[in-house]
Amino acid sequence: MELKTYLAERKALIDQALEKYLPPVQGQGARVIVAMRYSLMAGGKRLRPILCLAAAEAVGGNVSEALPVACALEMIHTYSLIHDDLPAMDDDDLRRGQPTCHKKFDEATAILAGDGLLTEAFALMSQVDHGLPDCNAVVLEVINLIAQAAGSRGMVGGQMADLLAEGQSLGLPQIEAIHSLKTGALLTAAVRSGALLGGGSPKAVAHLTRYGQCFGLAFQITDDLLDVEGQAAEMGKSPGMDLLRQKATYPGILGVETARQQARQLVSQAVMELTGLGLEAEPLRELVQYLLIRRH
Ligand code: GRG
Repeated sequence: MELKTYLAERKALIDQALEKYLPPVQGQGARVIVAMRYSLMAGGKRLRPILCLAAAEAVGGNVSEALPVACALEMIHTYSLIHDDLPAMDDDDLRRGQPTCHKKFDEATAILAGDGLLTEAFALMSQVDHGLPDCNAVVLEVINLIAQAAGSRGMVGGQMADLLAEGQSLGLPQIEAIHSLKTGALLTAAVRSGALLGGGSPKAVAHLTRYGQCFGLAFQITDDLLDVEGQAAEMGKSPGMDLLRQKATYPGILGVETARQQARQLVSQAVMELTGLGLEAEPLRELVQYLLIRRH
């Protein structure tokens, strides 16, 4: 399998579906829809939807049946980036290689664009009909787990803890706790929801959930490493910001080499979780290994 081609094909599929699921630019809310569309279609790796589709595939499920939920995950992720970039939070000028939403429009529009994307995501998931016999129960479970992962017991809670921790010296367990909520929860939910929508057995869903948790932490460590070592042009945002904001990071606490070693261990653990799955899980195997060499 050529990962680059796989990623490009999946990104194209997801982009096309996102175009379809976004509301048309019309009516009283036209400006906020333009802003939602601007941030959602500004690029991005589409990692969460790709993970969701790959997990559905890994358990023998149908990719097209998981597509609406995959797109909803990208909407939630994009909302979180728009709000994270606001002056009240990280105050960033650049995201996905373009001016952040509040720079392109204005703060109020950016807040509303985030709110609009979050709400649209749940509207989209509630319309899902993927044809499984107990379809409604599975879809409700998926909506619930994504709501938990995105909300105050997940990403929103992790963001709060991260903001409160700025300028403080944290230990490794505290950093891990923050990141498993802030970034890990939604990534894990992406994998778990795909596994459920694909009709995976409870055992497969449990293994894939642990894969998601390892993926989430490895993703955060490599994100921290990129902030130390990355190039702005490749990343689409400015590196060195963690240091500037006195954020506690893995390389900051462990040193670059130990942080890299930790990421490698998590990647091995994630691959181990896929042992019981066949060739259909190959994209998930390659995706997690790609974290160690990614440049954006
Ligand atoms: C504002 C509720 C709220 C939450 C914000 C995810 C998040 C929580 C903030 C993003 C801050 C940040 C840079 C975190 C590091 C890891 C991360 C989520 C990076 C961005 O995700 P990618 O690399 O981005 O998947 P693309 O643009 O490729 O989608």
